[in-house]
Amino acid sequence: MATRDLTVVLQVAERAAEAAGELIRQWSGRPEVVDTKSGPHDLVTEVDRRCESVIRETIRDAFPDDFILGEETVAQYGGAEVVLGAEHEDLWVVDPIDGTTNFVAGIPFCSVSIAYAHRGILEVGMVYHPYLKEQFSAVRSGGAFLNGRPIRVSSASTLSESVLGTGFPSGEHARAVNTKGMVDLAPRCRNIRTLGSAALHLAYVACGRLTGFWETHLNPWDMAAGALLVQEAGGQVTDIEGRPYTLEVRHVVGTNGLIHGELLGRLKGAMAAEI
Ligand code: 2AM
Ligand code: CA
Repeated sequence: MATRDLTVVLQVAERAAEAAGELIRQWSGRPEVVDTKSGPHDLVTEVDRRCESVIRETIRDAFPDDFILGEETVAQYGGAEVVLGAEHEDLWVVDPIDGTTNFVAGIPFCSVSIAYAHRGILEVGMVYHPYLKEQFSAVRSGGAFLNGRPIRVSSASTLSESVLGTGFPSGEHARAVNTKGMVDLAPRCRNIRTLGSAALHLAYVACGRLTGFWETHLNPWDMAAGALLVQEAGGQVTDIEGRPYTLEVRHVVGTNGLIHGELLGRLKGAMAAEI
């Protein structure tokens, strides 16, 4: 149980997300790609780094002793596994731009994802779409909200009525494996969307726009905030084997709960042996 006031934590996350969102709107479609990370599909721009800096400063001003696990600075701490293994009491998990490929291309669909966990348990999640100014937020046991209004997962009860989200993760192997899931599911669901931001896909599951989402080989910052959103909106989040979501999960399945078993069964059959 967190001892601090989670309303204050949420306000800090909101301020940080809005500051990053301002930069994203300003630079959309005209950033310079300054680097690739794990491979040629994995872009990073100066704006990703500036967004992470402004988020870090905002968090540090309010909570100077907290640890911040951010996508653009994680390498200097030895990687996500090392940071999670250190069991920080108060941990923020930050993706300054989730959907950098869209951002670079000028496609207005990406998000800022900020989560706060106390002793490894997610307590606050915020996913912000800076172009539509849609702010998805959740506090553990407090429900999930879109711009302050309560949201809930969809009521579809079968795969055939479901619109599913997934992605093309970075890396040849990851892409090949995840695509097997798409090939299996495409004829069995209403349709599949790959919108380019894992965090927003999970937020869309939380508000019922998508029925479910899966993707393999993700990193904690792609999922942490969105996972709490789905849980607090009445949905279910597990790994691909059906184990409950934790910050260590890489292969995630998040749904309205009603289709969870059916989707897991298909994905396990199509992909699990090859992950
Ligand atoms: P990003 O824009 O923050 O990199 C698209 O399938 C999703 O995969 C996006 O959420 C994207 O986030 C994420 N992604 C891109 N490269 C990745 C990598 N090397 N490892 C894990 N996730 C990645
Ligand atoms: Ca990112």
